[in-house]
Amino acid sequence: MAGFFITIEGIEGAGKTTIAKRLDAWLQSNGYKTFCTREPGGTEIGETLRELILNAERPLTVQAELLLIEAARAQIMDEVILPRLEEGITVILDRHCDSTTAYQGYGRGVNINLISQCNSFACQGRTPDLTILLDVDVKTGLMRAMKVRERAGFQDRFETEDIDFMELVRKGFLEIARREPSRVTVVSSQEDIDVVWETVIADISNCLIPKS
Ligand code: T5A
Repeated sequence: MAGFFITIEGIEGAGKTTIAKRLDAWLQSNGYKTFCTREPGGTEIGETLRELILNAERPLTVQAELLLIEAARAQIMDEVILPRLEEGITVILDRHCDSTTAYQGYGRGVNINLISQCNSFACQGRTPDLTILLDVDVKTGLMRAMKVRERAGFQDRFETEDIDFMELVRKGFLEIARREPSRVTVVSSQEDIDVVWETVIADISNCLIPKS
């Protein structure tokens, strides 16, 4: 039986990484074989491309940014994700194609149909079975992300964008959810992380996830 493919999406500071890790641990403790990873990245080539994509000091054209993201995606899909799904493993992915539609499409203004074709090409046609969209207002999300970056001592390319850009990205995510309600579950991430987690678990439990 093919594995279940879960993606976690949202703007900066929405809590994606925190929820992805909790979900991974929760599924494992409930008997699922899982694999949790992130985009861009997740392979040796992907992590090298991530450096280029996120490095705010080296300017990238909009076209180059999109193609580097899709190159990293093509690599992780072929090398890591598709084989694990074929083995029946549940894959949890921190950001995926909806991030490209939201950031490069709604945020940067690249044609959404072109992005959709690039996504499909990079993923060899495989789409997520379930997407959890963690939705938070832009100011709250950026404030959370900023605290983490202050500790890390640097900002990535997207964190140097202004609030208007991030508002477009958030609207983009919500538009994707509106168009694909059977795949995308929207969870408010405005509350404390434990409350968010309880909501995610309630939603996940309503989905039929085949045990691997
Ligand atoms: N990108 C990526 C594109 O433009 N296009 C694409 O196709 C793809 C795949 C990746 C960047 O690349 C761009 C988008 C991104 O800018 P990243 O570091 O992988 O960058 O992703 P970020 O969203 O920048 O990661 P963040 O760490 O900022 O956000 P998360 O993962 O949503 O948040 P998390 O879980 O790390 O939490 C951040 C902090 O907030 C707290 C956490 O404890 C943590 O301190 N927090 C909460 N506090 C209170 N209440 C809650 N509900 C909280 N949720 C989290």
